[in-house]
Amino acid sequence: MGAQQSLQPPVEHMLEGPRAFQWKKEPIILYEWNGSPPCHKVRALLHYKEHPYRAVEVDLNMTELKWQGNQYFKVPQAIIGRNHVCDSHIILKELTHMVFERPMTNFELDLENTCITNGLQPAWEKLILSSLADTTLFFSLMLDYSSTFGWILGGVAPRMMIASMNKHLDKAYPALEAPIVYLQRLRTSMGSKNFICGDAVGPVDLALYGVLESAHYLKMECWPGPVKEADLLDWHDRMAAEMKDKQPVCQTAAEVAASKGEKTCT
Ligand SMILES: N[C@@H](CCC(=O)N[C@@H](CS)C(=O)NCC(=O)O)C(=O)O
Repeated sequence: MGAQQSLQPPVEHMLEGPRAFQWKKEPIILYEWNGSPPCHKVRALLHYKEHPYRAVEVDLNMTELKWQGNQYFKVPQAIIGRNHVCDSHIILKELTHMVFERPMTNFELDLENTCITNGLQPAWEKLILSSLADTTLFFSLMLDYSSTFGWILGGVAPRMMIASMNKHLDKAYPALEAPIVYLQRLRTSMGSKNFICGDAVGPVDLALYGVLESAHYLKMECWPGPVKEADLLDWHDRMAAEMKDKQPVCQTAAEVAASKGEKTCT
């Protein structure tokens, strides 16, 4: 599902940043969860192009998204200029225009939509949920482990969440296949090229790299598993080399507030 609407951006998230922080073209605010595969997907695109954006980490109750008129309570969501854009596929499409300065081709759009947003992304989440160790790591990114509350929740939440998230994913994606199916389709699209849609990194490469990022970074049990089986490890090494020296231009809402001596809800 995707939506794009014009709405009044939440003022506390639109605070002017420190002088050094220069927007390129339109301001971009990304509402996200650390660890969420679709959020990593959008971040990968922005980081690869070193495109400035502001990140607002949303709490588990989605408090930061409860502004007047917003009826969508999933992450990622973005404010791009004055447009409110929901769903990682639509955000990727909009941002490609801005950061690659070209539209996504119909082939890229279809591949990203069917193989990643509505394929690998939920299938990979199910794979993570099939391991208690991986689920605990997944939640550790989202919870504040520095607090006692975080430790308690970190121990209990994974067990409680596995069943409910699996139920939710089964209902939302009744015909979901195993990750290897989508990864093999992506590998086939790459053929003998270095990247998925050609010889240069494109938005589909960044989407795939982003979805896999938390499993790779946290060395989850599910890594490299199906990625290796689909013969995508060389591709992953090429992508890691491409991303290595990138300097993300990201500012959190808390940093903005600190620079102005103000407090935010993040
Ligand atoms: N198709 C959406 C899926 C977004 C999604 O399911 N996000 C999860 C986090 S990984 C979420 O917000 N879950 C909260 C909920 O469903 O209530 C996208 O690609 O943006």
